[in-house]
Amino acid sequence: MNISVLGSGSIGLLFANRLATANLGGATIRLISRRDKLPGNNGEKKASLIQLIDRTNESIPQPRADNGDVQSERNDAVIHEVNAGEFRELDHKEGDVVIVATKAYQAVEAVESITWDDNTFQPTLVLLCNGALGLKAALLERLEFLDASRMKFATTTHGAVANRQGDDFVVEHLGRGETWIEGGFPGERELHDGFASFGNATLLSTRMMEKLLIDKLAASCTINPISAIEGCRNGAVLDSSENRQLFEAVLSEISAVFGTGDDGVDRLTSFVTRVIDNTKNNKSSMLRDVERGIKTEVEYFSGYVVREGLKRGIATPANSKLYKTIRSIEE
Ligand code: KPL
Repeated sequence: MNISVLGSGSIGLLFANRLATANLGGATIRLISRRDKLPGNNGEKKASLIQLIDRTNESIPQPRADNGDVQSERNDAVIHEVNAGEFRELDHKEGDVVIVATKAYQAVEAVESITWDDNTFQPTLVLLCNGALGLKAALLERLEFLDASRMKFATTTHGAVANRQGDDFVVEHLGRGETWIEGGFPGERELHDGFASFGNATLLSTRMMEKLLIDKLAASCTINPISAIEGCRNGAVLDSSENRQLFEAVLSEISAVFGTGDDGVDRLTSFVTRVIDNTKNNKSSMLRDVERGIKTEVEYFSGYVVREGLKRGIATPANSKLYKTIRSIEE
């Protein structure tokens, strides 16, 4: 079995290192990255080290002695060699998996840049990006050769940061979290076991996964844009009455667009207020993107809700207002 991780951001590196360490019955783990992010000049299939620094205060899973590609261990670091390259041509077999861990807005191009060995067979694409619901819609719309039944969702609460040290990737695992995977594909058991080797992991039905992703979308369409506009930490997004009104309106629009049922708004409200409370001292990813002057994921959050609303004839003025404000900040 081949497991390829597409994207060398913090979550991609964390998952590639942890899965390689888990030694899943001989599964090959590869990291697929953009050429400009790879060490050296000749990006093709160059081996690269992913050094993991465990800051979760839990014991690090011990690599097995027969796992030849473990390079060394130091106090709090497990250094693992993972094949990293552009891998333009993937020789996939039944049961293979590509975990998509790029930013949502990079994923269409990243998936497109891989040439599958023949057009009749595809590995399962496991969409582990923020904004995965919108990403699936975009992939299906823009890459006609993809098969919807070969796309599954995953979401995680692991925390990590990454940087480069010379030719190596360094990822710090800051918080051990949980990973949820939509089941129903060959290789789901191996992937689940791999994820379970470094945190909790749960296989979900398609219905339960969609419910979870709608809850997460509700958090991404409120906490992210409001905190980015206000320049505040997550705990302060509901401080003003204007923002409380906006918050309620965004959630009721999401509930209407995605048909979350009679208790939908209450469910979304209690989920998002819990996230605000649990992350009150954090800066949201969108605020951090705005502060760094880079593109945000608003197209896959508020933008996705607006587009789905249009398709279904449901007005989404609150999401549209936040979408337009963030777009104008980006320009
Ligand atoms: O995950 C998040 C992010 O920073 O993107 C939060 C704000 C906690 C929820 O959307």
